[in-house]
Amino acid sequence: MPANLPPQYYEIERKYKLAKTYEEKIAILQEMLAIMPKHKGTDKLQADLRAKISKLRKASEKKPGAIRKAYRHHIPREGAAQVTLIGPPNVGKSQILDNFTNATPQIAPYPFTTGEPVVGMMPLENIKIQVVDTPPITNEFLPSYLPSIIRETDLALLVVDLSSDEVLDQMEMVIEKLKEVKIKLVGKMLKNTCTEGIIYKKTLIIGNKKDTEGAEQRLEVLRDLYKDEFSIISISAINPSYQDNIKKVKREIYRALNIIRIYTKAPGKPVDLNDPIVLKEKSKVIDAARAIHKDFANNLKYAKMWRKGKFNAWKVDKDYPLEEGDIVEFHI
Ligand SMILES: Nc1nc2c(ncn2[C@@H]2O[C@H](COP(=O)(O)OP(=O)(O)O)[C@@H](O)[C@H]2O)c(=O)[nH]1
Ligand SMILES: [Mg+2]
Repeated sequence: MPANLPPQYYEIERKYKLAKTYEEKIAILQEMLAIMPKHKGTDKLQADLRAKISKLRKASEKKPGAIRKAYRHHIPREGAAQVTLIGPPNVGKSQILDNFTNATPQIAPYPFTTGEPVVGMMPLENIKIQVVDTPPITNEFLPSYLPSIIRETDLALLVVDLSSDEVLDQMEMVIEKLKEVKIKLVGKMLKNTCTEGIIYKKTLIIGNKKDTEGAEQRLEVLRDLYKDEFSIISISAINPSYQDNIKKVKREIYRALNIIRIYTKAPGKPVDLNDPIVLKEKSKVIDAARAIHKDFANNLKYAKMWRKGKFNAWKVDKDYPLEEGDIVEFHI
């Protein structure tokens, strides 16, 4: 019986020949398996693929230094903060990266198109946020370098698919898979970010494909179940008429990051509102000074402060707590 394979299959097969690491090879074989039509004619091919995957997996576990190498996978932070898109295959992670940032990832209507993390910069008013797109998480497979990327990032964006009746299973599956590697996704951060080896990672839930039929109802169910644990926003990454939603997502990402923007000025000079210093919430005047230069912080005598809603500037000392939008003039 002829196998009747779709044209993408041959494209992926070509990629497989170029793949270098076990990780890449496994991801590509999974992809081939996913798009392969399931009928008698492909039974043998499917079995061959499964056997190859399991062989590669064994080999990758045996490879000396494999774990160490995977663990070292590190994406250098750029911009004001780093957020990481995670989730099952085909939920629209790459589409989101494509729409929100300057990166151009591969987007395809079949799973496993993202084999490596892809990075883009997302403009957010006067700052830039780094967005990382990652390979999919499935019940069978968690890319070995993914946990270290999630551990290091400032905020996880868990994307689920509102067009699918499996949306609740998707949430549950990702949460559970990450628990297995000691990462607990949380909507609000507790005081300790790490207890008994478990890392708590602040997470925003993005319900994507809100343009599809039944999405509203699924969103409601998702909210009913998870609203006490997580903030959940719904978007359509594909439809430009949902631009307002993209704005909303950016606002939510900013809020979830718990950062503030401070503007500094030199005495007698105007303030540059295009070039903020980005600090953690609850930072002090001295932290802003330190962000400019260590010596600056050491020699700081006092600062003059302008704040929204206050008509006049006033004098503050180095431990004065800062708020979003403050303008600070340092005196040394
Ligand atoms: N209807 C609809 N389809 C979407 C949306 N976002 C992504 N898609 C489609 O979903 C499929 C998977 O998208 P992709 O970004 O590759 O998913 P990923 O595997 O999570 O990176 C593609 O065919 C996209 O065109 C959306 O908001 N609405
Ligand atoms: Mg993708």
